[in-house]
Amino acid sequence: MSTAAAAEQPVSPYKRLSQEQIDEFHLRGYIAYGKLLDDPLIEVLRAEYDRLFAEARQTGRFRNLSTGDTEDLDEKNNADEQMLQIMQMCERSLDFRQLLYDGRILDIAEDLIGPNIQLFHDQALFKPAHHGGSVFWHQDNAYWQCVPANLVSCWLTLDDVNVANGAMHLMPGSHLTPLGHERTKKGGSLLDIGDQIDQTQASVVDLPAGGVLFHHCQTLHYTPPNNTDRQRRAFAIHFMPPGTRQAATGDFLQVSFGRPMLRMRS
Ligand SMILES: O=C(O)CCC(=O)C(=O)O
Repeated sequence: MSTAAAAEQPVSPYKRLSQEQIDEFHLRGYIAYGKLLDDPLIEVLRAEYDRLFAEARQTGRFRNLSTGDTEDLDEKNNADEQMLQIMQMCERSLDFRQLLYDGRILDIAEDLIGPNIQLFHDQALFKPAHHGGSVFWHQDNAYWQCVPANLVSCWLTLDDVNVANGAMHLMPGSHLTPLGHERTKKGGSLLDIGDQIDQTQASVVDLPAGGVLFHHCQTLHYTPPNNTDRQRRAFAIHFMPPGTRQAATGDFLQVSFGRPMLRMRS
């Protein structure tokens, strides 16, 4: 891109995190930043998101977290309740791969986990209008089992999001205590731990399209169903410091095409 063209690019009123915001993240386990992405970029990502979900419905290369998997879908890959997930958008789309390297997002991640940042994975999390399913209360690291538990997620919205269409609910301070999550006998999937917590203490974060929220990998979170006529397109980038290991084996999560280094400063 020429310098003149670059100068014409809209610049969002972006600010690094203040020390107060960093302290808040460490105290509460999350920080709601608000709008970060510019409207032209949001449009590009929306178009790409819709293209990839349309393609995934053809190929079946996605999961419906509401039904456990892609079973219970009709011949058009639809189901009554849909919490649709595409893992590793960065392996299907250059626009989403480029987003992983967005300097504004990485600056915030750096403020929270330090100057060297590797991708753990990314995922699109789509609640279609009218029948978007919920995601039950959980801590991400109960699934991931990473050590040290020092990963941070950027949860990014491509639509205006509030409680009605699936806003993120988070339990302040819960990142300090890893909880046992029971698993199903068949398949070993994690079970909802919503009945073990006082849900009245949760905070709900509304975000505008292009907004971001960062949370720790042990912060308890939940999203409700979307019964509105507005879709809710979200995308999560899970960052880790290099040197993170898998608890069960002790193996390092090596740098690869799917787990690139995104920033290295020291
Ligand atoms: O996007 C959602 O609705 C839920 C996302 C979530 O729970 C996660 O990324 O772990």
